[in-house]
Amino acid sequence: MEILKLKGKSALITGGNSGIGFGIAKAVGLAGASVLIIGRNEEKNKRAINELTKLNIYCSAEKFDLSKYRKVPSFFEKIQKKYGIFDILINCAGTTIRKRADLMTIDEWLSVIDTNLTSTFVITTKWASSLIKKNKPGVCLIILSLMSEVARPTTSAYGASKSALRQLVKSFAVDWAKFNIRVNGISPGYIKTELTEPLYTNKQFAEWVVSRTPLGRWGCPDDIGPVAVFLCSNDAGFITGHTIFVDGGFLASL
Ligand code: GCO
Repeated sequence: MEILKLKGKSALITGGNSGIGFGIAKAVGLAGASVLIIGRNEEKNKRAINELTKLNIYCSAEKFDLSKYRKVPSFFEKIQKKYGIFDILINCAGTTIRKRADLMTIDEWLSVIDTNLTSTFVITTKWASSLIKKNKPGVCLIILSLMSEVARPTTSAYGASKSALRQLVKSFAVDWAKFNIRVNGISPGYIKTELTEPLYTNKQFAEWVVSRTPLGRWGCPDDIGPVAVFLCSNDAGFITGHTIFVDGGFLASL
């Protein structure tokens, strides 16, 4: 087994400036890959690049708002021209609006679906099409959620997007296996990030997560990074179309 499992590889990470995306950027970078982060907040991009640079990770960031899926193709072409073809694509950008289903407006529904599902479809197909044209292999990860499998109140649009993405992992994997492009999913359990801040700062909810999770704690972004490195590396060379739940046993228990 190699120590620097991703040495010489280039990785594009959407939503890589914070939360799980940043944890993955760090892990993938420490495993030897160069990292390009895509994030819509310039300040957060800068902060992430500072942190990664301190760890001697070769990295840069580009500002882009992934809710604008129609603008993804031209943006992607621009960055590919600038940075070259990416060996690894990690789709981490995601959002949620927590509301009971009947209280969601159509625009709220669409904003979650556009960012989480449609943008991921557009950027991943653009990326794969470049690899296929150049006859290059590649690895893609899509970050899912417990909500790709189960639901809790107020998660309709988010859950619909994540379960659709889980199916997309399989569709992409079988479409592109013959081109040596692997596609897998990671479904995190409850992880402390900006997205879950309203949840873990709620004492009752935070305690419910701990009691409901067999390993008895909230997860952190560093729980996810090493799994991403494994799935992107040649150690996982025969794994495609699969989703790993990194959830402390949540889904296994009633
Ligand atoms: C919620 C959301 C997410 C979860 C996560 C669990 O419970 O409101 O679904 O914020 O934290 O996706 O895997």
